[in-house]
Amino acid sequence: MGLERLEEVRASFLADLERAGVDADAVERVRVAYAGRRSGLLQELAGGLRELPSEAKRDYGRALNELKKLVEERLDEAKARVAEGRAASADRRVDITLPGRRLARGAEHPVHLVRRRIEEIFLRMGYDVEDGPEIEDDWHNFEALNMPPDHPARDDQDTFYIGASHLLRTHTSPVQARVMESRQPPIRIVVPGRVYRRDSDLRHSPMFHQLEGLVVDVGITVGHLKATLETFLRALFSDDVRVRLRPGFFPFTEPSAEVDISCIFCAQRGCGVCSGSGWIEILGSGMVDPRVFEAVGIDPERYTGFAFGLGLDRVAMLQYGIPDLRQLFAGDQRLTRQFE
Ligand code: 2NM
Repeated sequence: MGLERLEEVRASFLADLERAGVDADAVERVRVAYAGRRSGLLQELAGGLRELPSEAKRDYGRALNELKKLVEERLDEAKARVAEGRAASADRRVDITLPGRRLARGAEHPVHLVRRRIEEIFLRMGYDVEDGPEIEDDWHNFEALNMPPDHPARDDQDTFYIGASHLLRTHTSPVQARVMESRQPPIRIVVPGRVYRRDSDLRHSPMFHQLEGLVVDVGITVGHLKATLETFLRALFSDDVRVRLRPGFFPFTEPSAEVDISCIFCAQRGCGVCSGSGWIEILGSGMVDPRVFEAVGIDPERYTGFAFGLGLDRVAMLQYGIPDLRQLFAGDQRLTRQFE
């Protein structure tokens, strides 16, 4: 018993309290061990006072009082920290009565919305939806479609080649060629998909989306073509849209026709979208050239057919009033969020 003992207790008290941190139970155990009324260490130290010679009593008593004061103060501080810790964690606790946070849901791309709408229309008319490879061989993309090696549409400027005999398909027609190779009529299909051309400016993107259709059977005529496209375009745009066929040219169809709809923005009074003409060019079409049938193994004496194609990007721009093609592929959420 002496001043050294007081110093030891002081050091171990501070260490124990430090270790207890903001754990309420641990702080309480430290309090009981040191300042407990019946068996706390301080109580025991006070008992030692009696055994000391009277000269030493004064110094020891004073030191003991200082230690008591320190223990009390530090315990009070520790209790305050415990209470604060409780308050802080109460703030962090989950309040299950709050409304949930909205998850970002993403939106379907306008081109896909258009694709699905068009697929629906043709599915109702009994067509199948088909797809095929984006990397094609020269034969399916060109040769089978009546585009011999010297045809201008095969020009290097338009086609992304992959080696000598493969390329990124420039249209979805090679899928129709593949379907005709593998299956005999009746054939009623639509083929949506990405296509690629070496072209990039305000109105052209090196990748864009097409949807093509093909019907092959006994006795198919231009009448079927016109009625089908009218039915389709009225379902897509509006019941009162007018449809007009103009002579056109495609290597794989003969005869061929460009198809216009009456302007859906100005009721044919003339506006910027239709360049004052009252008509909007919307698709290309024609009767499948017998040479295409020969190339894919369908008897041109027995079967006839019609085909058509349109740009899904262009339809999306018209339907949603998107002025610049490049906005469709920029991924800017200020555009895409509008389709949530
Ligand atoms: C068009 C316009 C006209 C077409 C032709 C064929 C096939 F494979 F049957 F010969 N598929 N697609 C076609 C015809 C496509 O797109 C403007």
